[in-house]
Amino acid sequence: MESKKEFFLECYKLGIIKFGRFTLKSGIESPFYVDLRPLASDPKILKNLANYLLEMLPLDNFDLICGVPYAALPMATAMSLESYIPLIIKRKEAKDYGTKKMIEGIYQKGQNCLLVEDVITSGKSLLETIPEIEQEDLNVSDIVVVLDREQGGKQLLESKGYRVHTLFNISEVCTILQETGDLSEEEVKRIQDFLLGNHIQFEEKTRCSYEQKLTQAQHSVSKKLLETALAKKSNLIASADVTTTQELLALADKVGPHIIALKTHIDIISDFEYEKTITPLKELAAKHQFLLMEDRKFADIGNTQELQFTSGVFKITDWADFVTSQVIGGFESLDCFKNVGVVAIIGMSSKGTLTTNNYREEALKVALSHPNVIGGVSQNPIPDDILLFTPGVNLADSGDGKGQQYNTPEHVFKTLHTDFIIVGRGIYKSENPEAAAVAYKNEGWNAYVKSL
Ligand code: 5BU
Repeated sequence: MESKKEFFLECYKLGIIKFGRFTLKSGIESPFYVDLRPLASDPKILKNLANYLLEMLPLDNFDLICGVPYAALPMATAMSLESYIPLIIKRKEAKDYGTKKMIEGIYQKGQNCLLVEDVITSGKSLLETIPEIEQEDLNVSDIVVVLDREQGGKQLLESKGYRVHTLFNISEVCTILQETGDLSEEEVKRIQDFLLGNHIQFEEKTRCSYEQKLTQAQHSVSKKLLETALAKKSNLIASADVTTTQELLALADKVGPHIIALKTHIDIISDFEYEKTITPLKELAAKHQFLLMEDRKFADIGNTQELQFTSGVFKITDWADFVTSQVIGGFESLDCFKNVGVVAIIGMSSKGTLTTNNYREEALKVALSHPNVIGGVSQNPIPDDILLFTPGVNLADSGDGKGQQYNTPEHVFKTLHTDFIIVGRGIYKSENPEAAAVAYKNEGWNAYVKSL
């Protein structure tokens, strides 16, 4: 078997622990939420889990195994199959007909029963379950638990004389997830505070309005974007991922009045010619009052980025108002973008992206400190100092089958406090791109107003 840490990470991938803000049954707000039921849906994991649990136990002590319903039932079953210790089933409520039995299965008085539980919190629910088993003249001496939330349950049960064996506890889980970059130092601190019994404050963050951002904006491109947004009552950037000049210009003319910027991948235009492609595109941008955003995602050393930006056939420096760039080349790699705004890639929208928590934290430090940076692309909230651009927005789909993951405008404004949404196929693949642009513009604007 792999190490316990590797095993935990496999389990974690099934979504058994979520971090954020959750209201528990008791009404208390918790910074994490645990649900181990998905473990039963992966047979290999369930089997390994059973063996990890069995390994911790003095197996000769037990005549029977019993899981606390419902989450621990498949775990107890798997343990029984792996150890040949017979299983009994405890009902949640007694049958209201026939035998009125609380325990199902074959057992004899005086036998010793191992109790299996998925998560232990305060221990109170186990203290209710144990007497129901003891009532049948069965002995309970040991309880095995997959995850200890470390909120006093283990101590409570041990004080009553039970032995409690736990596979994982929340502190070690936090350490593992901090190492992998899935949890930040701040999140771990909040969890520790919560476990110490402190009432933790979740900040009620309100977003900055475009007007507020405009008064703080330093860069001329940020100002222009915010002014355009306010004038057009739009926060929509259309992504023109079409492959011919004709399609590009036709789309720009149709959606132009409704957008604040048109985003291009200029290197996918197969018949690109500066005069035939860029000159009319610039005219349309002036006519309809939108900015040009080239989604070049530079990702090299400063000198190469400078050449890619100023030379070649595309001469991006001559026409783009702002460009996207990775920050992987470090602070100085962004110095070359002198006459444009830079939108730094902080986090990507695609499944399995390597822009983990740690990466995003470091990328943000570069973005926030560089004067050329006007904003970031991210699927997470970022500080108000820069503008947040969010792609992966679609009203009809949740993904594209190629890794893209979509959210609705409402979701990104409410949860991320996004400033601008970027919509590609939702508009240019639509039968009527102009009508689609109007729909996204209205959805986006209403969602922004609602998020204020
Ligand atoms: P779509 O058709 O709405 O999925 O197009 C999204 C556009 O945004 C497309 O041009 C991508 O290259 C771009 N994009 C993205 O989807 N996700 C990201 O994280 C980044 C850019 Br960065």
